[in-house]
Amino acid sequence: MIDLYAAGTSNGMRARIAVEECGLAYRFHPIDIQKGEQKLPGFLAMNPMGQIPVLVDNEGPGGKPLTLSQSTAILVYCAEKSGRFLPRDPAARAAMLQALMSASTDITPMLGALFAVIRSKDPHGPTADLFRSRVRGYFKVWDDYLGERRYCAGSELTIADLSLYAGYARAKGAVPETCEGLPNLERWAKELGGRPAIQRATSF
Ligand SMILES: N[C@@H](CCC(=O)N[C@@H](CS)C(=O)NCC(=O)O)C(=O)O
Repeated sequence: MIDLYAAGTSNGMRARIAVEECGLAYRFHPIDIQKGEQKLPGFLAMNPMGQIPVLVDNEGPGGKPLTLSQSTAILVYCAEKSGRFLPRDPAARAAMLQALMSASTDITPMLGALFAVIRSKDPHGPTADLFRSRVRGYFKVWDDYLGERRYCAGSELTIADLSLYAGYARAKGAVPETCEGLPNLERWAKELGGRPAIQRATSF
């Protein structure tokens, strides 16, 4: 059995989408990051960074418990454990990794930076506008790509789609202007958002 500690942020959703889509049995432990539950000693023992998400696989490799942070590491771990969402073909795998990094290391951190600015006590408008346009710029490129292919890395649903969806869902809820009016992205998001596992994973 897996224990997952997360909140309804893009990183938290990415991890929960991973366990749900991979069909892994898990117990969900919501963490209230506004209250600082991620800084309590019990949580820091699992992740000294004091950040969600954290996954504990009580039956990890070799039957030993494994504790893992970093939402994308959790996504890859769940995919490998279940044997799902990882293309075998080397070209498709390379395309998947490129898309995965865009979602996990470009879009999500830029969203985090945007939230930090607009939620600060004295938001700096030009900085917020710069970060907002960066996020929209990333989504615009994905909109163009998704005009040519069904999923992020081609014809196959991969962990790159699961990662991008977490960022998209968070942006759509909090800063919709970054992803509205992009029809191919919307078509793709409608399909992913209709998947029962994703619906369960995003209902925090
Ligand atoms: N790179 C990490 C980032 C984790 C992260 O930034 N978590 C945020 C929520 S999305 C958090 O726990 N924030 C509370 C804090 O830093 O105290 C990942 O992908 O999991």
